[in-house]
Amino acid sequence: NVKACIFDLDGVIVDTAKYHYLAWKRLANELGFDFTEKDNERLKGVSRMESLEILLEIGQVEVDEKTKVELAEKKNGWYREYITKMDESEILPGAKEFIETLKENNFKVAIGSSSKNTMTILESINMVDYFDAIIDGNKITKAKPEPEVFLLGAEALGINPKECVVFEDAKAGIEAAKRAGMFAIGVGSPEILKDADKIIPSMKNLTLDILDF
Ligand code: B16
Ligand code: MG
Repeated sequence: NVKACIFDLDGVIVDTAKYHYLAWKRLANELGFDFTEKDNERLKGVSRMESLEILLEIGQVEVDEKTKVELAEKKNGWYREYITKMDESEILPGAKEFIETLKENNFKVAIGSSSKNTMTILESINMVDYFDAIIDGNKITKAKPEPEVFLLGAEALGINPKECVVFEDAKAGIEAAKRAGMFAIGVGSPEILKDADKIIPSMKNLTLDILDF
């Protein structure tokens, strides 16, 4: 029996995945190599510093720890330029409507995101008040694919992980949800999200039937 839904933020509620990509690509180009959308899949759901490690590995660039911190900050600065300009029009189609349906039917709703920019984004799109719990990159010690973010979400909601459904656009996020003992719904492409229990192309036109497992 499903009692709660935990939503990933980037790529599920809002299309910030494209801004992460643009900012990482800009950094890669500045470091002298190219970075494709396919490469970018590996960064989705992964923490900022781990994302940087993957990026540097792709470009075969080696830098010291201090430079790593500076590069990550640079990327985050560019990324924040995009997200602070966002508004409600960038909520992905259907996401808000489905969350409203859940609330009307007494389901608990949480955010489970690796992003330290979660609150900035939720404020930009005016959705802070929609969630019973918000677990973000500032509250976790281990990012996806570790299950911590979703387990903390279930705990904050007071719901058993077995009664939670996670909505995720990233491979690392689906793995995290499964390791948390939850149902996982992949939002996006079946090739990338094949380990999910169900896959939907987008958040459009969802009804409560999606929670039948
Ligand atoms: P930040 P999610 C994740 O958010 C993104 O998918 C991932 O690409 C990003 O590196 C990570 O947040 C950290 O974000 O740099 O803003 O702290 O998909 O878990 O909502
Ligand atoms: Mg995501």
